[in-house]
Amino acid sequence: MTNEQLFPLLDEFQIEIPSWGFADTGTRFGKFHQAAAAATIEEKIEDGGEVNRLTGIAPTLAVHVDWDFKEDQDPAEVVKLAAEAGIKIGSINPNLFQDQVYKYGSCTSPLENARQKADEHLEKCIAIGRVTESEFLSLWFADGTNYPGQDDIIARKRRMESALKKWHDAMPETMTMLVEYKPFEPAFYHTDSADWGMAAHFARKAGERGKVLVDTGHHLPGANIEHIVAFLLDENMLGGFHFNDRKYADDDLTMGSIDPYAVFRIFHEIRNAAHRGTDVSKIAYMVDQSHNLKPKVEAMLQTVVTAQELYLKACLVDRNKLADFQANTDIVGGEELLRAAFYSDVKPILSAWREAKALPADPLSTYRASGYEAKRANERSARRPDAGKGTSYA
Ligand code: AFD
Ligand code: MN
Ligand code: MN
Repeated sequence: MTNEQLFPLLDEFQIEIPSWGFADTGTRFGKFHQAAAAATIEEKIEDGGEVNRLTGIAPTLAVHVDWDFKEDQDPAEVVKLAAEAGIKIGSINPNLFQDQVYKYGSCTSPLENARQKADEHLEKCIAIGRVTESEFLSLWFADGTNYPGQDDIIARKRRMESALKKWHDAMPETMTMLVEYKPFEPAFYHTDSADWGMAAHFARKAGERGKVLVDTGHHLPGANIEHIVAFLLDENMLGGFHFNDRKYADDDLTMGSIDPYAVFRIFHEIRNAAHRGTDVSKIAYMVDQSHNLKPKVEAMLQTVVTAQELYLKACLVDRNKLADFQANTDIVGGEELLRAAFYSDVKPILSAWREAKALPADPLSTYRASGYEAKRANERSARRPDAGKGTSYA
């Protein structure tokens, strides 16, 4: 394929980065602080703006309401700050898992006050989403139980159905509800939205604008994620992704750092759907990662560039030839088309595309030579004397 054919496909590709990816994060065994880590929405916007300035394909920042909007925070002010940094506020992520009241669940809890608290929080989130003009309300539930017999699984299913319907109908017409799923963690016996089938059910019952969010770290070992993606796409139920990589569980590692071929196959199924005439333009490509050890902005730049590379590689597959090989049951012929695309060196095409956009040919090395990290570390340590010091226990 020529650059003239590939450049428009590159122009279509954008990926949303998460505010929480720039903050100090850890595991239940502790958190290692970084001096340059962002601690306020202003600092997260600074870092998100830097990633977009260098890559040109990360124009929106996902926000986590409880972590990013302090009680007295004016969302309009946040919108303005984002615009000054050259980005926009993206998806709204409610927090239905950290308040003590959610001990037995949020909207699925047997306790009325927990369900009430969840309703109030969603009201606040949707109101913020109206001001930020966010296209997506992205719902992840930690809801579940730790022991057999702890609660009635079907009563919880019905509570989830009614809450999602209520929240769906409270959203502005321009907003889409993304229902995420995860087989376990933090719940250890059952999770109320545990797999793609349940999420699709909940999303459909919520209403027309209910779709499924596929978090690539939220599958049991061996799951064929690209099969799930192709199936949801064909059912018009794929809302978007939380990209990250994993070796064992929901590790939130840098996208493509463990299994880049798996990511390529996801993009390949999306390009297959597009070739079939399915509208893939509305899919929300988003990152959900926690860079516990890596410098935050470097890890996010690795992620954004990797996503763009693997998407472009998937665009290289000759789908007419592939159909011929498949029609003739030529297994190796079909497989070799995918392997050839995956092993293609797309850096020259990407450098040419970036040059045409007046972007650095290699965003990561440009960043690493820029001194940005040290500058932010000094600024943020001056603001917070304990920035980057020691570890804290979750
Ligand atoms: C955690 C959850 C889930 C959620 C994210 C942001 O596992 O992926 O989307 O936090 O709330 O990673
Ligand atoms: Mn997620
Ligand atoms: Mn997760």
